[in-house]
Amino acid sequence: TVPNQPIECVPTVVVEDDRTGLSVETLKRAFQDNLFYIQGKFANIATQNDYYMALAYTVRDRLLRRWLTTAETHTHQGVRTVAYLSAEFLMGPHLGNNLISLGIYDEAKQAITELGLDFDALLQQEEEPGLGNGGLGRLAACYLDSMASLDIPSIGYGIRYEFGIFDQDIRDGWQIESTDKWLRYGNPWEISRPEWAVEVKLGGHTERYTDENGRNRTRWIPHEVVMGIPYDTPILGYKTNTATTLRLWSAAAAESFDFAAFNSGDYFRAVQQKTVSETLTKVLYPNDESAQGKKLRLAQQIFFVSCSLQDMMLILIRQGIPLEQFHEKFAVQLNDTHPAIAVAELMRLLMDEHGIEWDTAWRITQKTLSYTNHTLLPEALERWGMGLFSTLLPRHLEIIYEINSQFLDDIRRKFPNDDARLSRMSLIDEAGERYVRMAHLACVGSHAINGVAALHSELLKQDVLRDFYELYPEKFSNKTNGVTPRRFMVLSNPRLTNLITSKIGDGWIKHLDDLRKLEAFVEDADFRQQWRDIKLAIKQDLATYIKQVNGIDVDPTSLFDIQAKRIHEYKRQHLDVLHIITLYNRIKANPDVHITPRTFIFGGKAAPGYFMAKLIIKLINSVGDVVNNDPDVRDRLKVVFLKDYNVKFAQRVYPAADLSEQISLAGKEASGTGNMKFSMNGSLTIGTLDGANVEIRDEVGAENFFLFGLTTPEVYELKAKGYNPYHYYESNPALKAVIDRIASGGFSNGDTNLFNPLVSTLLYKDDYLLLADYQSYIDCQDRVSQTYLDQEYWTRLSILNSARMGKFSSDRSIREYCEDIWYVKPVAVELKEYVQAGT
Ligand code: C3B
Repeated sequence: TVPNQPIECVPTVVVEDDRTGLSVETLKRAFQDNLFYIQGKFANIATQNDYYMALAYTVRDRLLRRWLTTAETHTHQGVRTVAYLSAEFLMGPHLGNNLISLGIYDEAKQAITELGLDFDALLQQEEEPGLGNGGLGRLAACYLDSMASLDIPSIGYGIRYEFGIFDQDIRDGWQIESTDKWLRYGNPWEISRPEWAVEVKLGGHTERYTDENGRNRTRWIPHEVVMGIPYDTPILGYKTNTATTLRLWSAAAAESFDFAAFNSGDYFRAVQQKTVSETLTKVLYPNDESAQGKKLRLAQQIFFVSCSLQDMMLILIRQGIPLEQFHEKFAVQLNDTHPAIAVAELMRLLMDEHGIEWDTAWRITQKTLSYTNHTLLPEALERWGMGLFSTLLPRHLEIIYEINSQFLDDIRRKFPNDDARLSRMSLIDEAGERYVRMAHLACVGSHAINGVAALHSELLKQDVLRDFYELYPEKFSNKTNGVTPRRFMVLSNPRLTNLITSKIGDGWIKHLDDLRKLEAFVEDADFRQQWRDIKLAIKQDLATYIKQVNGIDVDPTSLFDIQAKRIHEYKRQHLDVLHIITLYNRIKANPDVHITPRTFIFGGKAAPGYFMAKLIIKLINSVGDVVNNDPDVRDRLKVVFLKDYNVKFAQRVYPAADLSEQISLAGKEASGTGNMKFSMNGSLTIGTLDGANVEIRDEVGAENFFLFGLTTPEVYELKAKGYNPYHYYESNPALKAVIDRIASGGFSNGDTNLFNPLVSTLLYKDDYLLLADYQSYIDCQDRVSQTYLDQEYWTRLSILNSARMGKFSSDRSIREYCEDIWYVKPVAVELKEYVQAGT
């Protein structure tokens, strides 16, 4: 029998013990203990993974008291909590980051080394949870780090995909995808909480009924019910006691067996229901910035949103807090429209499940929710076909119709006799086949709407969400993205971190604006030399890696020119390739021409169904094959495509760059965050006035940024007057020679078909204006090459770039969200009777 009064079962040991101690000796003991008692192995048969697991559990033990105390403190104080809803969290490996946050990286390294093991190899052993596609998912991860580090009560809610973003291999220059079996060897960081499972309904129909108080209510009779099981991962803040929770939902069958089918002897059908439910969270959709309208995707969205909102309600109910106070206790951020169904689901839960009246429910909903838009690309704006939507979510559709009817009345009052406006703004697209517009739903149901860089937020107001801005100007604001310096400087670049800290102390890790103090050392020749030596050593390491993986020799003193991000036509990796071919043509025309030696490095995945993006990968590899092996080039140019770009790998790449390519067409990249990670690590940027590049340039100074290309208004103007790419091809001989070399099979063994789709798109369509920006890009690259020759000068620019990146810490972004949108304040977490971080 379970006692009603729980016994005190929190360990009360006050001396440093093997589960909490942070000294080298204790860590060694704990590691050996875990190897034996958790992995169940003697050292002589343990695998690298066993060692990794033993170390991971050693570290996790040290998070637990902070984690549980954080939850207890927040509950006790009845705080307002941020719930960050995101279909993607691209966390990257946890081990190294947790060691940094705990302040025991060096101690752990010493302990493992003294045990005769290779510490770096253990860090590399971790399979990263690749539960995201790119920037959007990684931003969510940086924000969790900052919320924890700033002591903001918060929880991240998402989906525990069994298979994350696919693994990328390159065969004959083409991308080959394989499943990411990240859970294969177990995940030491998560704790499942089956006792807090919730149910999610799908399909079926609705009915009206009168409740015991004589009120008209609606009941939803679903076709199917799926269970959501939460899996919790602690996210410890940097040198603080706050550990936030990442709560990811995994789908399971509500009943493992359908007993009716079982009893009739149909064992197979009985088990089948279970497999259907479990496919819901099987796999992450690998599309970056394109919406496909697939049923399973909508099911994933309602699944994690419903689980999360129900979970928040249960947290309040357990504490006896009435749901009328929901918006006082939770600020729910919608990370893009993927969780936008929350507008209808919160209404439904409040009304149908908890008997709250429409008007009250609507007020709660709007005060609770806020929406971040991450893209201007039309193909990324989510809309759901009416057939699919009504079949899967019949009750939500009714609620959306009612919201829409009130919303359209509102517009009629403010803008009488404007039917065009009504049909533009309606939550339902009625132009042809009918669709539910998720961005519109998010705008109407939220009290705040933001873009992710100053330019992007302006363009939202002028263009994509213009009508909504005219209706609710007060809802709109900008929150420029940021990235965490803990993962992307301290963990990724220990050498630079140590140098910086030796000059200005370590305050910058929490207050990134402090990097400005580095400016004082720009004129110090010794410092510049150290800065350069470090960059060279990091490049040497990457060169070794490239040799191992790609078998290509690269010169670490050459200019490392890197473009690493998802492959997309708007990001214009192929513009980078046009530059490579331009240099190659110059060499072929005159082998003795002066060329600043460069290593062109690419990394990034293409959506498996995006043919043009995959062809761009093939082009990069094909150009590499020719350039890398042509004796005329004399190793002055090298082209490397690094396969399977992910967070783990990104951490290796950012510190090694001299030049960061941020060359999207102006007006297309909402913000970018890789641009920030490169620059913090002392890379210079070549870029357009797009996304956050604009603000980066403002911060580092125009003279320290390589700018080229059309501006957004110029792009609009050119398109308006009728853009003709062929004209640029005809009138620019260098450009013509580049395109002709591709078209004539110069990189495809004479095959003129292979790259034809790319060539003809450029010549006759060129939506992303590569040809219009070509000459400006080449001229700018020539300035880069010239500048690199003066290493002293280059180093000054490099230092100034790092020194002036303080604004782009995700801590700054999170503070702005807290002040302007969430109204959430930091809460200190005190560890009673226990050792503090870093002591
Ligand atoms: C990305 C955008 O493409 C980036 O410009 C932006 O920096 C990040 O989001 C974070 O805000 N994005 C993405 O990765 N996936 C989408 N579906 C939409 C935007």
